[in-house]
Amino acid sequence: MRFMALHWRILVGMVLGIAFGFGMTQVEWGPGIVADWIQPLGTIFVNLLKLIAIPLILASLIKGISDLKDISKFRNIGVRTMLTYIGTTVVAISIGLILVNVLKPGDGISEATVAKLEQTYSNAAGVQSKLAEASKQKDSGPLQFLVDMVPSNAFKAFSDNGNMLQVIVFTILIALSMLLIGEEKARPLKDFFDSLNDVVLKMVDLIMLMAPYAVFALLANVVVSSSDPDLLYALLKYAGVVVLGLLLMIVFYVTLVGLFARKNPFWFLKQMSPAQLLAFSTSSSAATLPVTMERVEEHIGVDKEVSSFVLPVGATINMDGTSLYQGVAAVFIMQVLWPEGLAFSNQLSIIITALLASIGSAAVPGAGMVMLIIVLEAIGFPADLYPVALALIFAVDRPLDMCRTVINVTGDATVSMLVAKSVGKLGKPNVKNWDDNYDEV
Ligand code: DAS
Repeated sequence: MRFMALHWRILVGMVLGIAFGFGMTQVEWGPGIVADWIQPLGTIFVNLLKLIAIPLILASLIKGISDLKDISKFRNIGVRTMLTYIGTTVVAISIGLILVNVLKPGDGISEATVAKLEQTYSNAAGVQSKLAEASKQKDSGPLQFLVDMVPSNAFKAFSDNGNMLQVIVFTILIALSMLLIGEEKARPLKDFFDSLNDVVLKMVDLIMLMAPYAVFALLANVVVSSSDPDLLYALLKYAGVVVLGLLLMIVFYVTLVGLFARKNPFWFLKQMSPAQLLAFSTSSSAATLPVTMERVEEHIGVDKEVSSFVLPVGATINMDGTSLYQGVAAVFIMQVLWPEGLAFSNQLSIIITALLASIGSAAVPGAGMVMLIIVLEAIGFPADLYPVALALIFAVDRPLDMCRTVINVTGDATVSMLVAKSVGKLGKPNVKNWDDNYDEV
């Protein structure tokens, strides 16, 4: 047995990473050292997790769906999943809108602060790249996200990491066809994917061994690259409203888990904590997906027939944390830059546009901020103010992205438990102890 369970080592890595990052900000050469010699370790780790996300989706979706034996069960799981996802996202946006309208974080921002934020960030590379990405998105039609889901070239979909939805659509097509040709004929392909699934899950164990060192690197880099303190302080109320909303979402989830999945809410949060730590460190639902799947299947007891569909789909289209953040950010921006836009009708339309925007957000760092432009555009926010609007929230976007990704992942796990319970596929965990047996890799 190692001196400390892996997930405690991850927590230690996070704390030391934050402390080290603050230490490095105190010396002039510090940020450079972190960027050149520390951050690459974090990037390698995230790349490794993303590397196995696609093969894992392929293998587990095919195994999960082909285990169903008939298509009606798949339709049953699919409908329940989509309805539950839409429901939790609407709740998330509504909580965000209520909080931001009651607490009015935008009222405390002075003209001088807006001017300084605009001067500091409106030409920042991060803001410009998000504006460029958003303009590509907003020129497309309302059903573009449906069109984008269907790959025209399977190999391109598998090679381009951002097309997780295309991989899911193609894989579902393969799995349903395997069901239709019958168990006998599909057996060779099914055996292949069953063993691929086991291999990829073992790869997760191997990759996770570097997690404590990687999260140290990731968090040290977040600290050294965060913005100047007085601007952060000015945005503290806005960030506080987002975090309060995200915490209320955790209360919402554990209530659902207790009431409908009939499981102990604190037990649920403990089992999910390793995936939540990774979501926080990587700010990427896609990178965290392999660990989310392992925790939900091995430690919570959701059958693969459910988790293999619900979790990959959730990682790409169910982003409750992101949608809540988009609701709060849109109204905060209006409170500061466009008070006349605060009409109730606009706030109602934010619910629909933030729902669609969170579906369209990719499961990668900073995606939620790109889609925020879609929300602002949909409510008629003056286009010439987009750079200032993003500059207004850019300073605290990375820490908030880390927090909202934790909620995105927790929401997916919650829905997988509810759907599994509703179809009688929520069983006992395979692995009893909280920490995986990484020592046995
Ligand atoms: N970082 C995104 C994710 O991976 C969420 C976001 O950008 O809002 O879930």
